[in-house]
Amino acid sequence: MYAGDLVEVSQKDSRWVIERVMPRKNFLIRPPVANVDQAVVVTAITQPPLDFVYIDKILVHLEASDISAVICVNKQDIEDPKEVERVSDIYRKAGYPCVVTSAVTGFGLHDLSRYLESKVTVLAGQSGAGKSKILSALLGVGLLTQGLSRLGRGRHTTKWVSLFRAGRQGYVADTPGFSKLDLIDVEPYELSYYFREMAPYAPLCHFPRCLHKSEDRCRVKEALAAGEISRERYKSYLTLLEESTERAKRKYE
Ligand SMILES: Nc1nc2c(ncn2[C@@H]2O[C@H](COP(=O)(O)OP(=O)(O)OP(=O)(O)O)[C@@H](O)[C@H]2O)c(=O)[nH]1
Ligand SMILES: [Mg+2]
Ligand SMILES: [Zn+2]
Repeated sequence: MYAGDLVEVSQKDSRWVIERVMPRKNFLIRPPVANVDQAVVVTAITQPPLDFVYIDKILVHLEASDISAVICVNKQDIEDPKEVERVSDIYRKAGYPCVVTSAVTGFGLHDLSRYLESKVTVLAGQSGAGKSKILSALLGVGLLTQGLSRLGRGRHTTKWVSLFRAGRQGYVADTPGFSKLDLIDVEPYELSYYFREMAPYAPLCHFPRCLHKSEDRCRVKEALAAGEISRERYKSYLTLLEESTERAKRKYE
């Protein structure tokens, strides 16, 4: 059973017994939560260092599971405002709503809370990005948080998934930041369909199975050159493409 499962229960003596787990709308394996409507992907800029590939891999998983995503650039109180703006722009341009927050000063938390109303939301993102701190600030309760290590990394403070009530109708799950996430099983030529801003161009390429690397008459590369697709997202795409290609090779060996 996952956090977020809907169950049928009965009462036997003084105990509640789970009789049935209702069919799931969806479930995420990492973090393990069922019936998710959306994910808020939390990131800092330097503390811990932002990792585009990490974020973009989560976004690929969410696209594949049909779960919407909101990007939350946290630690606004200590990070360089120019960088905060640059990162927000990259994700807004890719088609994701983006909120800038500080869990310490409360900056932007009201904006964030508007996304949580009437939905089941998971907080995802690197260890130390501030997921538990944000949720604590939103709910006014003290969830366990911890400072970063001397290397500026998170300490994997949250160990399991918990759901909390948010607003009148919403639920939010705090989750542990995972250090490694395997890419979903996706064929290399399908990967670009999980990059929201590449998906409209991919079917227009000259070659039906274009990988958007060095092929001629590639509409994705044209969009990149025209600035419609950001360099950072395209770089993530190439990294994940390699992972997907390696995996496909192993599969057919
Ligand atoms: N200055 C500043 N510090 C923050 C902010 N948000 C979180 N922190 C600090 O960053 C550290 C890590 O925060 P957590 O909330 O534990 O991070 P997490 O994402 O839950 O990490 P895991 O549970 O390990 O996945 C703590 O020392 C927090 O106090 C923020 O907006 N500004
Ligand atoms: Mg935590
Ligand atoms: Zn192409």
